[in-house]
Amino acid sequence: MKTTRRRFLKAGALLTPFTFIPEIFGKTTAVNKPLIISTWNFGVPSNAAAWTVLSKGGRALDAVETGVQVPEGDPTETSVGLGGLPDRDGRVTLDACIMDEHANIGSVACLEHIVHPISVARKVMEKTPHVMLVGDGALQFALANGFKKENLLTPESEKTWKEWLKKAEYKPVANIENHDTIGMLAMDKSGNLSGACTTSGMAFKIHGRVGDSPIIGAGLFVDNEVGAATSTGVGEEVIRIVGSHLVVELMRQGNSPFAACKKAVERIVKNQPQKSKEMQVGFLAINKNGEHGAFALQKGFTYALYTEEVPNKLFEAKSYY
Ligand code: SD4
Repeated sequence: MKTTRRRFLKAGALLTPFTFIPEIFGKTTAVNKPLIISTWNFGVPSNAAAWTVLSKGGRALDAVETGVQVPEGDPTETSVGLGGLPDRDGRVTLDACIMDEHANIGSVACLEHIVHPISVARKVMEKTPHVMLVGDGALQFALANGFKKENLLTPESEKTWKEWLKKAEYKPVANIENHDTIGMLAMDKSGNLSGACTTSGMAFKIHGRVGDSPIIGAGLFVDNEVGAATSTGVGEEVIRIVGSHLVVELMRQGNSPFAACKKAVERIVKNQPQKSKEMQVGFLAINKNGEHGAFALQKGFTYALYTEEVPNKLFEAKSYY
């Protein structure tokens, strides 16, 4: 273990933002608990918020909820929560889910007018006998539970939508300008795992379209005995392979987080040999030993890691193409 740790520290000292993450990280590195990992550049401020919970000995569940609220509440992030790009009808519809160490789950899909869908998802988990609420029902539930109705369409997002309307070409584009879903996984001081995932989904989607992000097993999965995984990118392809569950099951079979993410991406390529060249999907995973890994279809998938030894750095995942 000592050797592994020294290797990690040595490698860690060389890391700078956008450092290419070596395969070794997913295979042999044991990081100190607690640990937070999350997708894309906005993972950095999100991890920082989540760390305030974990560093005080808080639950991983509270950490991930707190963490993903950061981009949800940021009007300049056009892919999550407030300021998210709308569907083709100009409506901002949000998807989110949350899962804890006891396999408790909660999810909302196609939810409008609520800045923090992740917190509504948590309420679904804790206050109802159900796991998923959608559309008007999810909004009604949120309002009944004290959430405030707000306009989530910022003037900037409205402008972008009106520009889009001129041609109204629908091409799901992921991984451009790093605007995408936040998926966050955490391990707390007790070694318990939780995860959260929240997004406004594909910009200019058909009204009612739901991606992978609120679907437990697709956009997020946690098994407290094995590990946790989350995804980002073209949700349709992640749903097709039930991606995050697949990654966790591959880890259960003995794969490292890195190898599990890679195999899940390869499954997408096998399903869509041509289409996979044009789209992005990325997976992020941690296991019970505190090892982590990531892999994507295309270059450019960044993620942020926060541990006691690596206090919040951005890395770029390896990719298939
Ligand atoms: C989705 N995986 O809704 C999400 C992310 C996304 O652009 O929309 N990315 O498919």
